[in-house]
Amino acid sequence: MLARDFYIPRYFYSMELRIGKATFEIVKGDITKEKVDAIVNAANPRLTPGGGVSGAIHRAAGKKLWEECKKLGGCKTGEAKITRGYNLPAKFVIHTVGPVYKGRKEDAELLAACYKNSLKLAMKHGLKSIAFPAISTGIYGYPVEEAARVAIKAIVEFLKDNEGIEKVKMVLYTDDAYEIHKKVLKEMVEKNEI
Ligand code: AR6
Repeated sequence: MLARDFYIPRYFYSMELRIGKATFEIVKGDITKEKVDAIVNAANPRLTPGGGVSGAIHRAAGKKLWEECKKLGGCKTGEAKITRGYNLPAKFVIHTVGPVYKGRKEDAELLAACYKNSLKLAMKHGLKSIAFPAISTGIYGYPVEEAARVAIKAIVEFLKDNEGIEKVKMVLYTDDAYEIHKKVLKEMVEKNEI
């Protein structure tokens, strides 16, 4: 496994890990600007626009996204549904519902299921590139470092077990979340946890 830091100009810094033919990248930014096949939305069970990253995705995609979401019959925690991306640069939006953090063992299982079911759905639709936010770490209260371990493990395991997806990104909105994710990725590679 090869983890490498690369540094272009000062404001563009990312960390990348290669897994077979795929790459996993940690970047800082706004997911609504990502030009990938699908961005993932940290949704609620009714798939209403809500706040946080979901509110931002719905604002950038336009009203048609909510029109399509209304017809999907909601989404259970840990599961994923797909819609078009409308005015977003991304072609599709994969909506997944993270757990509300309560410190139970199931929280990690449900959070891992969000990542794996989103990737499974992307693969089923023949998508090659997908960008995730840090699901559950905002309004749903999941501690960022704990969530980062679960997210990174789930993504890397999926990429080891499945071929087809070429690029997975985690797009972190804040400096803190970005630094924590890079630190966790480095630690997990060094300790052979992934
Ligand atoms: N790009 C990337 N990440 C973002 C962006 C953005 N534009 N905006 C916020 N984040 P949250 P949750 C980060 O609260 O915890 C909604 O109302 C943010 O810093 O959006 O899963 C839903 O409808 C945080 O790290 O999602 C649900 O009711 C991460 O996205 C509820 O919130 C997730 O924060 C879901 O809560």
